[in-house]
Amino acid sequence: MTDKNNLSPVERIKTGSNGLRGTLKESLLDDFTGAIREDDQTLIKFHGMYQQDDRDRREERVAKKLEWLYSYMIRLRLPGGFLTSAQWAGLHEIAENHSTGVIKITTRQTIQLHGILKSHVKPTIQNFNLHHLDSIAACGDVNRNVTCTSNPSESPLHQEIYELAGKISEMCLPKTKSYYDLWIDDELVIDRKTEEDPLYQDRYLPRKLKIGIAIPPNNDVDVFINDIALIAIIENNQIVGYNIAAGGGLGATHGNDATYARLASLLGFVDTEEKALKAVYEIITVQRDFGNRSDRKLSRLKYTIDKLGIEGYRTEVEKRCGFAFEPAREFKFEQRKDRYGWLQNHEGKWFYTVFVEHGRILDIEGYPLKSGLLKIAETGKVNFRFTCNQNLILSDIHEQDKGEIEKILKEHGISGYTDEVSALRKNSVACVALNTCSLALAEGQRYLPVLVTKIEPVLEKYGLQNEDITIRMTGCPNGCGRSPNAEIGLVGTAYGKYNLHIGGDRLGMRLNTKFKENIGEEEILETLDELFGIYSEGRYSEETFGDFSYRYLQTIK
Ligand code: SRM
Ligand code: SF4
Repeated sequence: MTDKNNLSPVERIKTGSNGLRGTLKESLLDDFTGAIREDDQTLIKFHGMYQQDDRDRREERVAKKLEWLYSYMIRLRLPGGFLTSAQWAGLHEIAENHSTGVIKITTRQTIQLHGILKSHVKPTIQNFNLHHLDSIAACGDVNRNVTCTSNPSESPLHQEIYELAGKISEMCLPKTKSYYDLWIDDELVIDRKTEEDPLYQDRYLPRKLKIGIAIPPNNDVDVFINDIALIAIIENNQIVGYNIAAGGGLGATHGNDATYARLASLLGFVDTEEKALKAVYEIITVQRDFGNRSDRKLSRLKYTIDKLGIEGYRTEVEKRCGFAFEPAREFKFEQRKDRYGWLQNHEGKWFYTVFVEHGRILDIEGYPLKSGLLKIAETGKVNFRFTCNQNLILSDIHEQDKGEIEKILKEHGISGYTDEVSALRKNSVACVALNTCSLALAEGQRYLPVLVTKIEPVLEKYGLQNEDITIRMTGCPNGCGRSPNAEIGLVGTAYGKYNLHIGGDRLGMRLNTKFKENIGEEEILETLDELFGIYSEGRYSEETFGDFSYRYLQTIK
């Protein structure tokens, strides 16, 4: 537990925030700046928002003696990543009226809108509320969006884990009602009794916390990167319980060896949903009580586990739960990618997975994706689901409606595009990075598409164009696009420069290793050319690029 005299400044902001209210009301009313007060910039995260600025326009603004062009990013809380048609149509309109218009699917199965000016923040949240959507706890030192295997057609048991994602999300919501009195009602009602928060108390968690649920054999949620990972164990077509793991997290800081990416360690198995919920709750209370509150770089649950030791952490959780974990059960992941195109589930309903490059939904010349999706939403005959690979599933379509949806997909070039893009592109993920992310050292989603176009012919040269190689790029080592567990990971170091990592496995069970440091495009392409050449010559039958690179790294040590 952290010494009270050595707390990070964020701890003071949280405890003194009056249930996360701070001076947000005053900050919003201040017309002289597009920004909000410094402490409020911390608090607004707990309401699902970040203050950002357009980094492309910093120089121009400074030259004009103007303050940076501040705006807000809002992230929705969507456990399991689901919207109805009506909600999608509402989101489309909100994006048009209040943000840049781009609807961004994130790597945690939810949606972000960017570029919302201060005066539009409240109307945006109020409009979300009209569509029964909220952004509570989508960011901040609390549990974030709970992810679960995305595609219901993967398993008849999907609904059960989707509902569990919702229950965990509810269980972990902060009890303060400040979201409603700040953004919706305008009336400050502080009711200490109903706002008492046994889970978060008034100090919240030392840092963000993430939870994911997977149904093997699918690991599209990349379950082991979460602080808490639940793996459904299926016997005789029933979920008989969950393996629970803890301590995943991918963020690190260049030059700070005390920070590192880590995959979650298995704590054990529990045989009921009730026990799974209790275990999740108590894993969180142990992190709340033992996590580092002085150095935010070392405050994620993974560091607490490594400090207490996995046995020590498990013993404390078991003591608080009043039951012990059973030994973890066998499970096997077989894929992490999304299955594009049409799939049918056990009830005969249809699901179409759309490839959305880095989750960016907009209309561009010749590809009116956003308009096509609005037209589909207007039929009222589909639901919208989001994947942790930043893609979209048009879901729950009845047999008799499939033709109508297929026609719209075709007319707008959506199915054509999903069919034709390369395997590498379909397995690529990039984080937002520039121009909105304040932590970006290099480009992410704006550059990976260009780089992939240049890598495609190199793969073709070796006949590897149909290989499902995962490539992920992040503009810094925080790992938002999960570059640390890709087969090819590119981690931004400076503008136009990346560390190249290889050797991660295809299923998300092994982290990759830094192979080249701080290299630009030319060297990335040369290095990959060389590696693909050795791979095509020396691979074992069916060996993935990640497994081959891992083996190759051992030979050159
Ligand atoms: Fe992330 C911070 C975007 C998934 C690890 N992340 C940020 C911020 C908010 C930058 C900031 O703090 O000012 C980025 C906002 C960019 C923007 O302009 O929108 C940002 N993270 C994203 C998203 C939108 C990337 C994307 O393109 O999809 C993802 C939103 C997820 C969501 O819906 O909740 C996103 N971030 C992740 C993931 C992947 C995951 O969870 O599956 C990770 C790695 C896993 C993990 O948490 O360790 C991740 N984000 C971070 C970190 C490193 C945390 C750490 O432990 O060191 C930061 C920096 C921080 O927290 O200080 C960060
Ligand atoms: Fe920003 Fe870094 Fe996350 Fe990319 S990985 S969105 S650059 S914090």
